Amino acid sequence: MTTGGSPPGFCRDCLTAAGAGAVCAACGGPRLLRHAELNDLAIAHVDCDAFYAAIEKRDNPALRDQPLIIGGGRRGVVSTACYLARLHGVKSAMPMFKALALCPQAVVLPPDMEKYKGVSRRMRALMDALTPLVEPLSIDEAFLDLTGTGRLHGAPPALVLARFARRVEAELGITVSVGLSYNKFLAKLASDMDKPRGFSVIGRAEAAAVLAPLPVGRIWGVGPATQARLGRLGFKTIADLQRAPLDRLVRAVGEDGARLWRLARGEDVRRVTPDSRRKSLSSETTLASDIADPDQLARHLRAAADVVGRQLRAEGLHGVTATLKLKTSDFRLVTRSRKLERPTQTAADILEATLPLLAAEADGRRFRLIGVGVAIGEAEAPAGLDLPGLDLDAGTGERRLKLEQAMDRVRTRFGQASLGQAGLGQAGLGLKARAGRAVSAENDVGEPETGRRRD
Ligand code: TTP
Ligand code: MG
Repeated sequence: MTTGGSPPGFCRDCLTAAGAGAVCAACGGPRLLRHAELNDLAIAHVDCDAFYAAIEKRDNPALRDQPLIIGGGRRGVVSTACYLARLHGVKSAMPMFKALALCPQAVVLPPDMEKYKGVSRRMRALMDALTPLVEPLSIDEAFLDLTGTGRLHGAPPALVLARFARRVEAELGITVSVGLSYNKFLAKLASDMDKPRGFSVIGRAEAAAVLAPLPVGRIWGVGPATQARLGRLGFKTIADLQRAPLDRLVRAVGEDGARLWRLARGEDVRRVTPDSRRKSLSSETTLASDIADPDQLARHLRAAADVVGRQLRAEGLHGVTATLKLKTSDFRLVTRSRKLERPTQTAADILEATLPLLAAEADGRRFRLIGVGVAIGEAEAPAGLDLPGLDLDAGTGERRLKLEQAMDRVRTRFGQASLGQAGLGQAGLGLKARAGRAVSAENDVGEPETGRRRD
């Protein structure tokens, strides 16, 4: 793809190889991408532009040239704003009244999470066609490792990604920004550098120089608190970190110092790991003697739901479907499933779905085993984000979660026996979480985390 002495490149509109000119010789378009290392880089980060707003604009062309804010709900904050509204200073997480003071002419729409998830799934399918190594980070972004896919695609990763971006525009009606580099940290940084509809490349040759002027807060995992601490130690920009000897950084900030030292140089060894999260969780009990009594069975179901709920909370996962499992005295397996009212972390929600299933099965047959499981699904919103989408049905679900989290804290502090187990009043039932991990409530010590950075 190299032409004469200019670095390899292509036109992002028509995808033909770029000549030496400032515009594409084939289509006249200005979106030429050139980079000396273009054909050697394979780690990408893709992030949709103004995701919720872009989808709403797609679905209602009358909104196209209007400033658009998605948000509202009980908390009254901005989920996202289109780029037009951003020109007025509107930002994600800003209180709605402030956003409207900055941009009174903005159109405001509530989020439609189901629709956005659908678009997210379709985008994911397009990504899965490029490489098996796709690691989603949130509803609208993912890492892709395209190493070794040249033969499959008959093109280097950069061109494959440009094709992908065009395809998303044509098939999904929204735009993405792409960052291409040789590791995750730099790819994510790059995708943010040229938004919207961007394509940025960070090669090995310039990584340190690109990083140098940035504030330390741009480093993966450096949140506001760490940034302030580093600032007090004299590390304000990444250049400050680049200049510091490794041992000084380690002395100053502890173990994390070595990681910072490496990231400041653009070194990041984390792999792109495809979605390998847990798909289900369950807990079941083989009964000491076979039971037919519906009330006794319900008590065991409660205990099992309790275990599953605690494990969901401990792992920060959400159940979306609940399955009741029974084994009759003659070893026949009965399973009955029901979709949960909402993605949940509570035993109460799991029971609400499964107690009626049990009532239908407890018809006098004797059972030797009872248990409950959940299929893990997406929470209503990416963790840590203040999503008004969550507010639509906050009441019951949120109350139940708070209550069970409070119980977790009591258990953590005073031990399991302090609460009994969902009114079972006996120990040693032989409950075991089949997930194979002891249930702990470590994550519930102290206040729930809020405002977590997504990177
Ligand atoms: P982002 O990718 O952070 O934002 P964006 O896609 O709207 O805009 P861009 O990437 O071009 O800067 O988040 C993706 C979606 O997640 C966003 O459309 C709405 C939602 N979101 C919230 O609901 N609250 C928030 O605070 C943030 C940051 C995002
Ligand atoms: Mg985005």
